[in-house]
Amino acid sequence: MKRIMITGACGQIGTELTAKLREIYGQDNVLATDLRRPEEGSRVLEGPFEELDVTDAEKMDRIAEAFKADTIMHMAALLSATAEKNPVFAWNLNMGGLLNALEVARKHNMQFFTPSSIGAFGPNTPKDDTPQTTIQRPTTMYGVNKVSGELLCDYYFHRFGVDTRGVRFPGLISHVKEPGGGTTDYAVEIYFKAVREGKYTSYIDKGTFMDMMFMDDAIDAIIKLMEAPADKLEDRNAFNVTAMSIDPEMVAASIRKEIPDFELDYDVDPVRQAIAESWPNSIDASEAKRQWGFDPKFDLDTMTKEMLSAIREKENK
Ligand code: AKB
Repeated sequence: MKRIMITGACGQIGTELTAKLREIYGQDNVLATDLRRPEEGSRVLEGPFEELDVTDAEKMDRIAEAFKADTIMHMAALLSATAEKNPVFAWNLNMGGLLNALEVARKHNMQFFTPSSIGAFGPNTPKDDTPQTTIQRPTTMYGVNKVSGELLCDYYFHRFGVDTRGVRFPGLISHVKEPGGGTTDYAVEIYFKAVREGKYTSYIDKGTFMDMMFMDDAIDAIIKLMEAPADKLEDRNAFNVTAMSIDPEMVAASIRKEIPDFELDYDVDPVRQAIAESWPNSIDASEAKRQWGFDPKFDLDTMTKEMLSAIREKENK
């Protein structure tokens, strides 16, 4: 049985990833770690938990060794908009944490996963059907971290034989844990506001297309990639994955199928709008499909139905 250690387990992806991995591999075989202990009652505390600052290399190593982990999933990171507010801190956390986690994987011969992002692309990357291998000159600190991270993971694979794997996630949409500090967060907020207030003011402008994916598909993708036979993988750390390319108007139209008088207006945030415009409109996920069977299940309308009904249930509306 696998023994998996997760960093950033209380974040948007980590929360649902921890629960799913515990369901598959057993409650006691998945160690959740995060900077702070979550509130009592959090699902993350249903199995083993340790407080861990990922910049503390010595503690990370000690925890991994004591738990006898054979896999590390490194999810702790600052997202694009927050990283832009404090770029030096973002570099230290995103790159320092990644290097520490890779070193732990190397020393203890662990399988390794960390996500990259559509943020690894920049303004001179082809905008539509962006191929997996293409120009990557991002203009944000987050993007610089993600490109460096992809290269570093490839380096650990080629130089030390660490079984590193990763995907480039688009915006991830979930009703369990709201994201913080991303550029794509509007596509989550819009659903919560639709249920709570029947209207939403978007900080991303109409006609701005970005890739998105429902969280269940993102979690399935991680598990599928980690279980894929190594000899089937021609690439390792930068698989494009996506389920849809959408703008705020498309999300609103989908919501109106369930809430007909839903209203959308705009108050564009220049910082997040500039980041969004530097990213692709739509990426090509054909290599992930071909090499390890990536197969997202949710399109915009099925995701909208799921989001609205789960949020209504949660908020008793
Ligand atoms: C962000 O908006 O920063 C993230 C991402 C696409 O990596 N959701």
